Amino acid sequence: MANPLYDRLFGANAGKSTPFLLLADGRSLSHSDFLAIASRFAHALVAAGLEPGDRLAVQIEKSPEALALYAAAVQAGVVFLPLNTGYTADEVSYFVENSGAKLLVCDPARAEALAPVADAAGTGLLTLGSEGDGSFAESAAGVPNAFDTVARGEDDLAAFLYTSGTTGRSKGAMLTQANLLSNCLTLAEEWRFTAEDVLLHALPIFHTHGLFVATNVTLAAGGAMIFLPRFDLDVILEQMPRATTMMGVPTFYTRLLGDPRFTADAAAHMRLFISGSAPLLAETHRQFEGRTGQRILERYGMTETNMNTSNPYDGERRAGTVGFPLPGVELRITDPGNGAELPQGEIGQIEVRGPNVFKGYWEMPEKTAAELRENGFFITGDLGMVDSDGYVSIVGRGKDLIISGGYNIYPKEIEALLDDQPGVLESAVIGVPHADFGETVLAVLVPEPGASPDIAAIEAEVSTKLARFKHPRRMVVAESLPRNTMGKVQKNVLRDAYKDAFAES
Ligand code: MCA
Ligand code: AMP
Repeated sequence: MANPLYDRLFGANAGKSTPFLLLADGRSLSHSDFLAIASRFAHALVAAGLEPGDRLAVQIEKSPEALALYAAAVQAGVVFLPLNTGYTADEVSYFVENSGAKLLVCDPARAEALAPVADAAGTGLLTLGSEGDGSFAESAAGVPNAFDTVARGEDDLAAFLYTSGTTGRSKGAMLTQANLLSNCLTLAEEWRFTAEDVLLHALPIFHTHGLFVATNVTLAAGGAMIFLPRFDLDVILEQMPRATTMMGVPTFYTRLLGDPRFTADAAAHMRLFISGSAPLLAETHRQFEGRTGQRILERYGMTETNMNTSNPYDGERRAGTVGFPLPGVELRITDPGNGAELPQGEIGQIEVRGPNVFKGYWEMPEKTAAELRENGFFITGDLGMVDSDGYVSIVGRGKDLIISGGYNIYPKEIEALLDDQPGVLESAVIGVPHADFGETVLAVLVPEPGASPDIAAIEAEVSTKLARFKHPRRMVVAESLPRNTMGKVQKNVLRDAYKDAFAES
């Protein structure tokens, strides 16, 4: 029986003794070593009571075993739900409850904090550490290295990835087997990935970029990855001579450029550098070419759609653009007011349609209907235009979103928490330019009459509720918020007022 995603990405590499994961300490795992762990984990998922279609929530450190858990979920027909390792217990609790996950696998160090979360949701809890330790790993010891792959159809769900909204709480984007498979096959071809490629992988594996773009593309090509727990400049520079390609967020590239050890020689063995998840400044693109003689290939995607556009492999990689719609992806620019398609060259909202576009938000039919048209076009919330050569540029966002170091942060979630704090009448959270993260979070607090909010106490509350990357890096107190005649807060006025707040960073 078939399971298209497993068969094409994992099954196709069965029996290969070629390296798949190269670790910084010199150890490596072959494709077949990796698949054996995945199959043992698939047995452990079944033993934990998971059935095809059940959700598996995971909050674990990046490691070969963590990646094998993804493969195991695909093989067992279970819906994989990876979570940012920085999320607090409060945040995890929402995802587990909303998704109805049957099992939560977390790092052993987090088990105590997450036990009440799992209990409250009636979810099982097992642990998997970055050394392959923990109760989940124990339950996979001594079981067979082979597992009868569970049959799945192209339209069956493979993963849930939560993405925050401009209003309300996060939405579970339902991604099918076909969504993931079609996109990685297209990308592997467009970017000329082969079994000879070695990808320098320093991205987290709980987001589309590190999991479905970097990993799935490598698997589709039968290549290898230098699999690093995080972006550490020294390790990246040390490992680059072994690699042929790298994928990263713009912060990776600005950090590389900030280091004199990163030279044309250091990059000489690389055939391709790819950037995405946040805008790459045209200046970074030019500096990179000046330093290495190579042009970064910028592409554009979303959690709901995987990748939509890419600059060409052959042909001009144009700075400040995200290239052309990928084969099979239709892209149109529409009027945000009435949805009518706009003529070429005009700025409007970007809409995309294709096999990459998700199935909808889990148990949120109204939110799905608001963003996914009946004709299949998904309204991205990004504003863009297409130039006369067909290159797409993103010129802004229709949605209130901050992207810090490639992580998306929705101001609404932070404002809701700040508004609840003693002495705070209202708040506005904005993104301001930051040299390292591209943008960073700044909060403007308006006190209740006669009150003076205790900033230290508010910071303490924020740190128990929200992941570190969402914390405002500065909180300023203001008498009032600028509003337009409709009473809407003018965030553009605030962004302008505080644009130099981190000028030195
Ligand atoms: C870490 N910190 C951050 C961030 N990362 N704060 C804000 N924004 C961040 N992105 C915190 C740390 O907890 C630490 O807190 C402090 O900032 C400095 O940490 P540092 O050591 O400099 O950070 P790092 O560990 O080196 O991480 C920076 C990073 C990382 C390498 C840029 O954030 C990263 O790997 N980002 C990639 C995110 C990603 O994969 N996005 C793809 C989403 P303290 O002050 O306590 O020390 S998928 C997507 O967007 C779509 C689909 C797409 O198109 O790809
Ligand atoms: P996510 O919700 O994590 O999937 O992030 C998707 C958002 O990241 C998109 O809607 C864009 O706003 C942004 N994004 C991704 N790639 C790029 C890029 N190359 N340039 C500008 N913005 C990007």
